[in-house]
Amino acid sequence: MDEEGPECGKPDFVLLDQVTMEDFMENLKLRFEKGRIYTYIGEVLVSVNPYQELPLYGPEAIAKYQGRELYERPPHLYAVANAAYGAMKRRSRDTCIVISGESGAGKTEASKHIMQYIAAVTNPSQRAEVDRVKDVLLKSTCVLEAFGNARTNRNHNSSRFGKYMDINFDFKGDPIGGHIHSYLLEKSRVLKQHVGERNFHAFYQVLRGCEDAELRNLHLQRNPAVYNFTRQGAGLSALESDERSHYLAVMEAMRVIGFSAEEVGSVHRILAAILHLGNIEFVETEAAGPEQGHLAVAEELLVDHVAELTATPRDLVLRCLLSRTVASGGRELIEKGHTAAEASYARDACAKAVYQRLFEWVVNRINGVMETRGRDPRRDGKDTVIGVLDIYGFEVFPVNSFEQFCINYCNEKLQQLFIQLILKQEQEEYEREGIAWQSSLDTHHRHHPHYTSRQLCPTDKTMEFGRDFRIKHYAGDVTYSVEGFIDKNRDHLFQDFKRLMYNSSDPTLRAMWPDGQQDITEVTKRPLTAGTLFKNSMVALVENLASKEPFYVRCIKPNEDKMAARLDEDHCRHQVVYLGLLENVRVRRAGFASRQPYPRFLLRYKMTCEYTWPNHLLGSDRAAVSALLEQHGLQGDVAFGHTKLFIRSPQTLVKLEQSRARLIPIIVLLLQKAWRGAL
Ligand code: AD9
Ligand code: MG
Repeated sequence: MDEEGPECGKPDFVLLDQVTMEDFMENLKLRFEKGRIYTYIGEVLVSVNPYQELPLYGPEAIAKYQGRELYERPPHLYAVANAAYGAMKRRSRDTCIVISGESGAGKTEASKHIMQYIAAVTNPSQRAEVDRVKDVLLKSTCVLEAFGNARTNRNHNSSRFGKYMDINFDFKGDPIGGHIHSYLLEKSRVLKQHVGERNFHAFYQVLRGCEDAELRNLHLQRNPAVYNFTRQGAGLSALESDERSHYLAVMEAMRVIGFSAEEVGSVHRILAAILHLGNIEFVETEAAGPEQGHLAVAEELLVDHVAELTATPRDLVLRCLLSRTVASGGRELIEKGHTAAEASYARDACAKAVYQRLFEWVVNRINGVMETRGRDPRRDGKDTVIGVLDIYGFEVFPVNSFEQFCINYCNEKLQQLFIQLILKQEQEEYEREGIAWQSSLDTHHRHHPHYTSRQLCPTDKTMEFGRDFRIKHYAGDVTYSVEGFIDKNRDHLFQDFKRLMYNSSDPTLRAMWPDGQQDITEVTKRPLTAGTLFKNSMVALVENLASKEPFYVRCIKPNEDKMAARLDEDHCRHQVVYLGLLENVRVRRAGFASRQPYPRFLLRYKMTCEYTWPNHLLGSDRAAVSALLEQHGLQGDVAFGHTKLFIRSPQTLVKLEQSRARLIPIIVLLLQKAWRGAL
């Protein structure tokens, strides 16, 4: 990647003449037009999705960033990955990279570039076990995307789950293991997709990608329009050839990771069973049999398929679809027939749950393969960790339900953490270095009401009485509809289905349902709701992130149409506001725009002062830095910490940079002369 000239705008928003929205947007736009999609705010990276392939990545670019300081090269994801890696390696600090931004802003792509960087710069001695771990890390993305991503109106490859991945490093700085946490898969998508959207990629990949013979064994037809669960986005499927090549890539990735052929076969059968399940309909009948009351399945062949594919007895599948077992008073069990509505609800709950368990199993299976092996902590020392968080962005749809509520809650927590960490980090650093500082961060929203509803605000016609409520999020107001909320929160699945799956003779499917072995009388206790489970997982996530040294990537989506080279100012401005980027710049500038350890500062600028070039004799690096600044007349704009120099205004840095740039050609010339002389 080439170096940047002034025509590319400011590489760090901290260098803006004034911190106004206009200046910020102007710089963002100018850089975007020049293909500079990355800009810093101090150590935070702002990234704008280019929606086109730019020549910014690959081995050559990686080499330019490897082992460099953040500010030495134009802003880049590789620089952030390198900084996180450097902090982890040199200081044995656990670090994390938090990637945020709205749907389609480029979070997942960013996380892939980070992983590629880490894979490229590690394991120079090519140890086989480390190579294996790297392969799994890289290939896991492809598999997780197949099962956890889907085409939405906002993003053709939208992650429908949150992902936090820890990579463990040994004392040499090589990856020796990893662990993926997944958060709240949007499983309602299995049943229902908005117009123009699709189900999870995996379904289409199997339909389009499997060989004819396998498809016959799965009793499937190629056409996704045949199945209720895959036909809703009719006419919007990807190119068949693309689907097939994705399918092949996922198969290859699963093979490399270590999924056995039997396991892959089970995965396909489970996907097929879900599709068949989705086509089952119920009819009220006079004589459907004594146990099933008056309900029957419209097309019994589908029950045969589900039973065969899940390796469960057909009559049990039928019974689970038409009735449920309940414990009535004490331990007496009775079978209660479903109404048609109850049966449809139970069928859907089953389809969702089977998919969710499949997804979780895939994640756990990958985790099993990435577990750190064969380490001796006494000999090898403590592992250090880099965590990469790629989690769904803030979402607002025409109708917002339980999923959006959880997703936005998550973003709220992460934003809080961002503010807290920025403040905390700055304050701690100033304290550590013995520098006085006044916080300027405004959290002024505190006194606004955050919750409203039609009951509280009877004149507000944008909400329906008794159905809607509105939350004032940091990123904007969102109106939620409570329809389906309680069901989704309760997330109920009849025990009969769990037991059915647990009793499957397919070991892979069976392993996904360990709770199916519980006795029905043991499970009458109310389980934790989906909302509570999610909240707990968010608290744990935030605690985990707060314990690490954080690096931030703030992604911006340039336009709503997925268009290359088009930056819609209003759209971006909104994101700049809710990501709190201006505040970020202000906080960074309110204190000190830049801070550098004395030796690093000298290394870069020592040629600009006669007392420090080529080496100084001033007793300490701090004294040398002081002499250098005095010679430039810049001593009034800095503070001297115990180990670092704090520079208040960006202009000081600019002056030093200019002076260095003027001298470099002369020094190169002198060195060449000296070199020739020596020869
Ligand atoms: V969501 O919250 O999962 O719906 P993301 O993850 O933020 O969203 P994603 O990384 O999937 O967005 O990016 C969306 C699309 O933008 C990608 O499929 C690419 O087509 C495009 N993209 C994103 N980043 C880059 C990039 N650095 N270079 C080129 C990019 N294209
Ligand atoms: Mg994503």
